[in-house]
Amino acid sequence: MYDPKPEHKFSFGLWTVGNIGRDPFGEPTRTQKSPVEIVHMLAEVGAWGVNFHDNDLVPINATASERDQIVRDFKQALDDTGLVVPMATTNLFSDPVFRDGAFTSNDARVRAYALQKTMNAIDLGVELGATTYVFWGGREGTETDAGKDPLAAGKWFREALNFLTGYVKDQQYDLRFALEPKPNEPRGDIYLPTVGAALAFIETLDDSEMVGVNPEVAHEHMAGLNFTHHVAQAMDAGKLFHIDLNDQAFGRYDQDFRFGSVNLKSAFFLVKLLEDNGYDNPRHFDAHAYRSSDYEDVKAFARGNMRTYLILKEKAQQFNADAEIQALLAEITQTDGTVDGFGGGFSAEKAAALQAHSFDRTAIAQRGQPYERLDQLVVELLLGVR
Ligand code: DIG
Ligand code: MN
Ligand code: MN
Repeated sequence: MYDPKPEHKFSFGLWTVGNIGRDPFGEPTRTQKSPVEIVHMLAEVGAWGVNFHDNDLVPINATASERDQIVRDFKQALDDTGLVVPMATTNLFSDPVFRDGAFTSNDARVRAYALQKTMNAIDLGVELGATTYVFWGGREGTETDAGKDPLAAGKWFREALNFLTGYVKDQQYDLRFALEPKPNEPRGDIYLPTVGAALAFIETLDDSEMVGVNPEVAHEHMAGLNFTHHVAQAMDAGKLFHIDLNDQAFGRYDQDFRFGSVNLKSAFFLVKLLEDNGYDNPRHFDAHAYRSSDYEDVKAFARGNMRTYLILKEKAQQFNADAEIQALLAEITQTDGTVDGFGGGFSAEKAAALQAHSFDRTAIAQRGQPYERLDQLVVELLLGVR
């Protein structure tokens, strides 16, 4: 009933189920799995796609022949399992060279090296079939604004993305970029911290039509924001190219918990928004299992992400078919027709008529909305008693 199928487009990064449990206060608790082993693990749990940072697959110090062997083995694992590579990205945050940022480093050599590394990683991602390329600027930020002009940083970020969309066009790749916002961690403050900031920035780019967003639940929650509203704005702008699903307690470090494991009701409204509007890009679970888990529990973690999504998808269908809920929605949105003539855009006639229209403000203010009744029905739907 809730078994994942390819049409659900559920994907995981190598770094998610391959997370070995290291955290800022403790060493790894799980052995390192190879990319090939991770592909087979994802196939076992029923995933459709696998994503990677360049160095998740090809270590930064690998020789050309080592790279070729790794890519051959990975392609074989994809052929053996049927998994696809929908998305790829660059690790521009682990190596010490990026200590002060990559595209926004004060050192022009680092900015140039980041472009070179990203072009090579784009080549690798396209070679393996990726059509979406994510940019998470984990190191693009500051701990003090004393040493970096935010205007200069924004210009450098824009120059880098303009150069890279130029590269993609020159190579004639079928590839779209998706910017992934995050407010902080690992930098004290990260540039382009939310979906809204990223959407505004995209409009300043040379090839803005090639660039969208990859919102992540945890990252907007870290900023104390309503993730579903931000996803809706991205959808409205035609920019929801990809999405990172997970969960996160508000006001905490980036927890990357299993989807739906903390805020079940907001996860429901997100799934309802995606499914009601025919979202058809990858559903990527950028999450990892608890440090206390062994690999059997990691597989349960991976299955849990997909099962919860499918259960909430069914709940959204039940919401849409629930007569009592739909009756309340009809009541909430009904109008008396007295102002219908003012809709549909400006005209001088409408403006004059509207200015002449008399409103009984006190009478209109008497109207309450049954949101308590409606929300209780949603809670009972999610609790399984409807
Ligand atoms: C962190 O949320 C980031 C990195 O894991 C990766 O660059 C991106 C891809 O989903 N998410
Ligand atoms: Mn995260
Ligand atoms: Mn992410």
